[in-house]
Amino acid sequence: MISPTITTFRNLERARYPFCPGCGHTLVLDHLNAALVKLQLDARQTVIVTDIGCVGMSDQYFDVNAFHGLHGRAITYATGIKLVKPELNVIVLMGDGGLGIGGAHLLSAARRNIGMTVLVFNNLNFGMTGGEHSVTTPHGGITATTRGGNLERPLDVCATVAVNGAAYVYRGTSFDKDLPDRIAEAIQTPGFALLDLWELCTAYYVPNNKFSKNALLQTMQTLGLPSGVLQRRDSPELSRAYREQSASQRGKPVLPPQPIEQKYDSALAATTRIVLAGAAGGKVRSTASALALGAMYSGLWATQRDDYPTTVMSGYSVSEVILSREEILYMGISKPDILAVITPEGLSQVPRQLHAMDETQTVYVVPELADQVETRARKVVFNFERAAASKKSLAVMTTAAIVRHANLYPLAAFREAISAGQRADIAAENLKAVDASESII
Ligand SMILES: Cc1ncc(C[n+]2csc(CCOP(=O)(O)OP(=O)(O)O)c2C)c(N)n1
Ligand code: SF4
Ligand SMILES: [Mg+2]
Repeated sequence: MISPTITTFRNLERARYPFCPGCGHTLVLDHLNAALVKLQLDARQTVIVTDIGCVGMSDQYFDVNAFHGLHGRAITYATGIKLVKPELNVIVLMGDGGLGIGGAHLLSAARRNIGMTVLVFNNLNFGMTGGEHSVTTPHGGITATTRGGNLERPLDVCATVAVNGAAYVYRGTSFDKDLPDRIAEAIQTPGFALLDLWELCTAYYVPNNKFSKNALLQTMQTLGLPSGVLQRRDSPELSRAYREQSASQRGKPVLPPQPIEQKYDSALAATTRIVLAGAAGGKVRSTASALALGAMYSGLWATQRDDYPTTVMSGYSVSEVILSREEILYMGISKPDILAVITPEGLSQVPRQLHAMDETQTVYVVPELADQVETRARKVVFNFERAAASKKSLAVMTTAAIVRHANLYPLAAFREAISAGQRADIAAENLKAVDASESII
């Protein structure tokens, strides 16, 4: 079947762009749409990552995947997306404000040659917040924060990324007729591509400076900044180079993350919030991961949140796991349904949770700490008399006992999660602890 030709990626049924009349953002977005149409990109394989500011509102007008994050961090999100899925077309839309705020990210992305196309909507000021000066405001520019004229030297965005190894660098304006071709060229470049697109902020920079289309070009000339395609380099794109290196070193290709298959059934009725309170070095986090993975094998949603000091192998380690039939939208636990007190370090971290719990909830506790646990919750004390309880495996053993006692899901799923997620020798040791857990409650 021949796919129909896509005539627009802009969702024309949605509201018109929200920008002020004459704002350069409108022109650049129309050029971007033309470039996407020219390339006939697969919308499912294309992601627009927006920064903050007026430009940050742009992604919602395109029928492709979108990610909108914090100011100055768009390049970091784009980097993560590209590293996980190198096959995607990743396009970043950010202002000159965000570019300055996240300047180090720009350098890293160019230096690493991560495959993304960054469109800098460079209107020479912070538009959304009232026209303050940015890293690209020209010397002498009048803005809300430089009333007497900007004393700073503007950043040469193109030279900065070019010297750091960018694969494609272009400087132009929103008025360039061939911009769709240049944007398309950039998207097709395997490595890091950036277009520094100078444009008009008609609400602030234009009235503050009696600025115009001609003034854009004149300013570039006065500053000695060249325009056009300024660099093309053919060097390895990082996300693919990384996969190639891993494949050659491990002798097999790196596969993308695979979906977790349901193999078991859980009888769990209500969302269950579980806290494992133990000691660093006591396998608390890896046990919590196995608890969550086992739940996913059993058709449940699961979240995990860990808390531990920055020191290694000393102090507390507390993991929170939520299991549910429904999608979990909030990961915090203030009132656990199940709390396992495994070591004194763990106990020291959970007085508030113990205090919040009531008779409908359960605290599982090792015998030597049973008297120190103050709570209205039902107390179940582990009995290690008949089990060979190695201190190292306490978290695994007690969690396995809880999985069975609270009927969270089949213990076989927990065992499988241990085997799947842990090194073979460690998994073998932990599976022995699961066997030993039978007699402790
Ligand atoms: C870390 C951070 N600092 C400041 C702000 C406030 N803020 C929101 S929009 C904006 C200016 C955006 O300017 P720019 O990135 O150039 O985009 P434009 O509005 O010009 O399109 C600022 C400073 C913020 N949201 N986050
Ligand atoms: S404030 Fe400036 S950047 Fe924002 S929409 Fe208006 S003209 Fe565009
Ligand atoms: Mg701006």
